[in-house]
Amino acid sequence: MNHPVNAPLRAGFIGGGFMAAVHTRASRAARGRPTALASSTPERGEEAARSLGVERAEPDAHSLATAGDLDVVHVCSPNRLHTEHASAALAAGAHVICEKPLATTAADAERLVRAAREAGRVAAVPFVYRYHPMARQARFLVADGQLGTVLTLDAAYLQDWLLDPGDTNWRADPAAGGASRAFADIGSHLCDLVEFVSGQRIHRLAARTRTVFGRRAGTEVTNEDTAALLVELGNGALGTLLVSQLAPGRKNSLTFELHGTRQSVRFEQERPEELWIGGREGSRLLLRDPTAAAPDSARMSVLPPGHALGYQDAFTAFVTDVYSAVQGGHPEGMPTFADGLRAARLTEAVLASAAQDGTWIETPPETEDPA
Ligand code: SOE
Repeated sequence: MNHPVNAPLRAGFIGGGFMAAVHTRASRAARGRPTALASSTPERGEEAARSLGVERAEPDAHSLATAGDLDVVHVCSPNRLHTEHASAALAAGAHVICEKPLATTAADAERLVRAAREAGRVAAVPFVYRYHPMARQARFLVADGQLGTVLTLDAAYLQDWLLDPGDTNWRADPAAGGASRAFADIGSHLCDLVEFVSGQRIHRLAARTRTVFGRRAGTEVTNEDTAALLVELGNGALGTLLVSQLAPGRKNSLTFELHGTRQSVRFEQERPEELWIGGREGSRLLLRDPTAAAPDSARMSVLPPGHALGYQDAFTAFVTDVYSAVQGGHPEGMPTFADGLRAARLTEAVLASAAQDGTWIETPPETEDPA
């Protein structure tokens, strides 16, 4: 695709649900041009294109991926289809943003990493919590040594939208969502953020998982509702990670706390304008203020202090970085297919550990492209 310099990138979207709506808004805000959309049926595609203000609908994912006039394809289809849809878009020459989990097996995620490299295209995964300015600020505090050596971490990602056995969604169907649900869907975000902010890889983990409701709306469910992990980071730090989609009152509560030899830091996704800085002699809340922030945090702090930024803004910042990479930029900390592969490997380690009664599993730290 020959893209005229400075023309808005033409974006296509596979999927018509909640995430496709988030992606189209972010694309528009990142100066993209939402050009085409395909969903699970031609009728759903027409309806979603109309309601999301996308220029045209394509009858199915394949015709969208091969349309030929799209610079970037955003894959927001059910997890099991990611590999097929992302591969088709890369083969047609498009850059790709593929929802997490990038693939439902590490082997498929490896194939996608390889396909993206061979195609020479930008290939990104929306680990968007990296794009909260205060998450970047926390990362800076660690890298700058202000925490000292990280000793322990305490992190959780809790939701309640599947609390009732009558609640269901394609994610609860392993044929569409994959063998892991809660961990692949939200635990993957948590691990990505913990590794990104701490600058450390999870080297070993021990996990227990639980499927509380074996049936939802009359259908058998095998993937997990909850997961609890012990982790050991590369520097020996120990941590706990709790993941649940059955935590009453918790809507999208991603939190992490890192404890260093000098200070602690805590971030809460639902209060993204703040960081708690803990100290033995006193603790404080640090409020977002681009004038006093680390450059990489200030870069995505697009509004003045007190003008709250949130989830959609983080998403927009992510898509802005991807579009900049498509146009030759090298944005700092942009999550790629290699990070999606990392999450797929951690997910397999969680399932393997849980299947062996919570035994410790080594989780190789490399995220480089597989050979
Ligand atoms: C549902 O659990 C969901 O929409 C996830 O799929 C997203 O990745 C997360 O950001 C919010 O919750």
